[in-house]
Amino acid sequence: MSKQPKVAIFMGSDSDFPVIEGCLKILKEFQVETRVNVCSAHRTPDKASELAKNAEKDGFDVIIAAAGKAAHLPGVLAAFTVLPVIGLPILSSTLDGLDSLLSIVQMPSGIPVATVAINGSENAALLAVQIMGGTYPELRAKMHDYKAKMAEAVEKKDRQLQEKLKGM
Ligand code: RP5
Repeated sequence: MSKQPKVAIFMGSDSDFPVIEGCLKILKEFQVETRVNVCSAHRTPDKASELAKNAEKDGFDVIIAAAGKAAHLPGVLAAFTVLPVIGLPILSSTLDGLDSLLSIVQMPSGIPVATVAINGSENAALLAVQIMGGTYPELRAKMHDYKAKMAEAVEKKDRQLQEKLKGM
């Protein structure tokens, strides 16, 4: 049986789950298999390192790691794997997510983490799909369709706007 695209989603706390739902929706749309775990760089560091070390042999293609505040999870996972890690900064209550963003994006050279916007869970999923498009042609094709549909929707909105402007 040929291998199926598979993404591991790790989050620092179960309180991050509402953001992760956006990710799951997109990955389901693209029929990508997922696994979701709570795992913290600070509260469960051994679990974080084990999950990252095993991710490749467990058949994952990409890791999405969501964390807020001193958001070290994506970087710690990236330290233990050669799989691409996408960091998803979670909006925090005290510093509007800037703490999360900077903690994730400012990786030292040699250990990259591809960082999306604060709470940018849909883009995290889409970036994972695009990365996997090099391995799975069906995902590449679906991504072309996704973009075409998005462009179509924007054009429809523009036509509606033009109609509205005519009546003003
Ligand atoms: C981070 O701290 C988590 O990723 C979460 O965004 C934040 C708060 O965690 P909880 O205190 O809600 O568990 O580790």
